Amino acid sequence: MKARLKKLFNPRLWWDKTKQTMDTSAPIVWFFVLNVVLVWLKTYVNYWLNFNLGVEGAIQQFLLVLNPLPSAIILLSLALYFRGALSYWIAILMNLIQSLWLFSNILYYREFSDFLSIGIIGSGSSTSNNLGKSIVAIIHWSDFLVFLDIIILILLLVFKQLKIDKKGIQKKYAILTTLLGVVLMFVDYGIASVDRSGLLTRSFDNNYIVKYLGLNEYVVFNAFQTYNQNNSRKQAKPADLQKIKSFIAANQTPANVDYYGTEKGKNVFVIHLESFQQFLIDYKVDGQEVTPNLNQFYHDQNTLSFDNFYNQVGQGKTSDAEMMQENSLFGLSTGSAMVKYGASNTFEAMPAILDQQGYTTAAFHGDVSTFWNRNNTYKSFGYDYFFSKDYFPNANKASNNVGYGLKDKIFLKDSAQYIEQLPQPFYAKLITVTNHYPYDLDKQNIDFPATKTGDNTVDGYVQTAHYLDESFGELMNYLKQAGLYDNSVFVLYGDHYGISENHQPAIAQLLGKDNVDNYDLAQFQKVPFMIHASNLQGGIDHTYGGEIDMMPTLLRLLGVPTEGMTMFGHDLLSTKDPQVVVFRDGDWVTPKYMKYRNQYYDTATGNKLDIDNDPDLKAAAKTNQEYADKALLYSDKVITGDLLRFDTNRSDFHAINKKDFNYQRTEALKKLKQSQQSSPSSVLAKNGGHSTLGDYTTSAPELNNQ
Ligand code: GP9
Ligand code: MN
Repeated sequence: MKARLKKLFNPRLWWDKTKQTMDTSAPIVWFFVLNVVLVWLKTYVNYWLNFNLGVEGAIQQFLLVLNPLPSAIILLSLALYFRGALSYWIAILMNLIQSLWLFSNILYYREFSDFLSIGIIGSGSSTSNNLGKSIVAIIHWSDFLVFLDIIILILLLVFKQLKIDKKGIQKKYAILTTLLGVVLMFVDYGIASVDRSGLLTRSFDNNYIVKYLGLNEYVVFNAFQTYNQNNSRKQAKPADLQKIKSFIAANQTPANVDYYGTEKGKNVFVIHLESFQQFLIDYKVDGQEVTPNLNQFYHDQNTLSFDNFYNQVGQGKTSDAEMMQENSLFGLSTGSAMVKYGASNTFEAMPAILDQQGYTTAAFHGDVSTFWNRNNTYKSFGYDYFFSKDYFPNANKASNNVGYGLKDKIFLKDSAQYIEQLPQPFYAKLITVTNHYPYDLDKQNIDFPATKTGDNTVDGYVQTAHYLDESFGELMNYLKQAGLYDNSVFVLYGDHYGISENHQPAIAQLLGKDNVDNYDLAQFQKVPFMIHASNLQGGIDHTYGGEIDMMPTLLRLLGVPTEGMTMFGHDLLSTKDPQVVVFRDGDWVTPKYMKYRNQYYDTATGNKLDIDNDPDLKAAAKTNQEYADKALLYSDKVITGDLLRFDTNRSDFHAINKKDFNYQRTEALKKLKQSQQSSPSSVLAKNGGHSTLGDYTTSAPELNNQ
C-alpha cells in the first residue's frame, strides 16, 4: 500500500510516464495539448485570483471555465502547421504571448480595476494611466508564476529533454484543430448571448466581455472598437463643431429672469432615481401610497415638478441618462457613449463646469466602478471624487447587496460619511440602484404589498420603488439635521422606464385600462424631474421636456451662463422653450402632437391622427422631424468625432486634464482628509471636526440587527 502511494505521488514517475506517451505518439500534439492546458489553467486561476469579474450563476461559471480555451486552441494550433523544433518554439511563443497579455492585465487591473485597452497601450506614458511609475509598488512576486511553465518548457527543449516531432501532423488535422477553436468560440458567444443579450452591441463593462468571452477575445473586441472610433475622430474637423454650434445658437432660448441665478453658489444634490417612472408619483396600491416621501417632495411648495418630462435613453440606459444629465448630449443609437467614448473624448460636463465655479464634485454609486465605464468617464467629466463600491465596506457582505450593488438604504447612509467631508459648495450625484429590474428584494426589506398583475417581473416594482422612497426619506431627514437642506438644490430624476413595453397586459392593469396603445406607451416613458430649493417658487410645471434639458435648466438656476455651450437641450424655465422632446429613435413629443412608433397622436387627448388628412399635423411633423433628426445627428457627431476637443477658445471654460484625477480609494481619501484643512468648508470642518453621522437614522435591518 505504502509503496503504491509512493508511486502515485512520485513526480519523477509521472514525468517518465508522460514523456513516454508523448514521445511515442505524435509528440507535437501532446506538446500542443499540454500548452493549451497550461494556458487555460493559468488564465482560469487568475480570473479568480486577480480580477473581479462578478461571476454569478451556473451559466457564467461555465463560460468562465470555457472561455480561455477557444483562443488558446486557435493560437497554439499555429504550431501544428510546422514541423520539427520550430513547431515547439512556436507553441512556446504563443503561450508566451498569452501569458504576457495576462500578466500585463493582472498588473493593470490591480491599479485601475479595468483591463488594458488599445487606446491606453497606444498612448503610452502620455495617458493619465502612467503605469511605469507605480509598477514596482503593485507587482507581486507571484505574478511571475504565469511564466513558470514557459521557463520549464524552454529548459526542457534546450536540454533536449523532449523528443522532437520531425514528421509533424498532416495539414488537414492542423486546420481541423484551428476550426475546433473557432467553433468553440461561437459556442461560447452563443451561450453568452442567451445569458446577456446585447453583450457586444450594448457594451456594458469590460468585465462583462472578459467574463463571457475571455481575455484574448476582449483585446480583439477592443481593437475593433478603437479602430472604428479613431476613423471617425480622424475625419472630424473644427468646422464641424462650428456648424453644430450655429445650429444650437439658432435654437437658443432666453433665460427667465425670475429664475436665473436664484440658486447661485448653493450645493447641488443630483439624485438619480433608478428605473423610476412618473406614474409612481401619487400611485397607490391597496390604498397605500407607494412613494409617500417622494410624493410629499413632489408637491412641496418649494419644488418645481415637471409632469411632462420624458426619458430619452437608448441602449445605454443609465449611462445615456447620465450623458444627457451631465453634458446635454444624447446617448448613441447603439451601445453606450460612456463606454465607447468616455475615456478618450473631451467633454464640457457639469462637474468640470461647476468645478471651475469653485465647486467640489463627487459621484456616489453602490456598484463596481467599472460598470458603464464610469471609472474612466467620470474623469473626463471632471469629477473630483467617485465613491463606488470599494469605498463602502458594508458592500463586502453579500447580503447587503441586491442586483447591481449595495442596497439603497445602506448606500445612502454610508455615503453620508463622505458627504459631510465635501468642501462646500459641492455638486454631489447619488446614483441609486435597488429599484432595478428584476425588482428583487429580500423579505426583511419588504414592507409594501406587491401589485397583482400576475406578471412576476412587474409585481415587485412597487416594492423596490417603495424601498427607494424610504431610503430617500432617510437621506432627506439626515440632510435636514446636518444643516444641508436649506443651502442645497435638489435635482431628482428617473433615468428610464422600469417596466418595459414587453409587459403590456401588466401595464394596462397598472393603469386601470383594458389595453394599451402606442399613445399610452409613450406616456409611460415619463419620468420624474424635480428641482427643490428652499427659496424656489415651486409648483407642477407642465412644460414638455426630457433628460437632455436638465443641464441647461440647472446651469441657469445656478447663474452659470450657457451661451456658447454645446448643449442639445433647452432651459425648461424659459418662456420661449420650443418643447420638442426627441426620443433616441427619432420619435418625438410636443404639447400638441406626438409621433411614437410611426403613429401620430393628439398629445392632449390621445386621439390617433391621420397625417395624410391633416395638413396642420403634416407641417408640424415635418418641422419636428427635421429638428429631431438634426439634433440626434449633430449630437452623435459631437461624440463620435470628439468635436469638443476643438472648442479651445472659450473664456468661461477650459478643458480639464484627466491626469488630475485619481479614484484609488486610499489616494482619494487622503485628498479628502487634507481638504478639511486646506478648504475647511465641509459640514464636518464647520462642525469643529465632529461627525454628523449620529443624525442619520435608517430602518435598514442589515444595519440595525448587527
Ligand atoms: C449599474 C446601474 C444599472 O451600475 O447603473 O444600469 P442600467 O442597467 O439601469 O442601465
Ligand atoms: Mn438605470
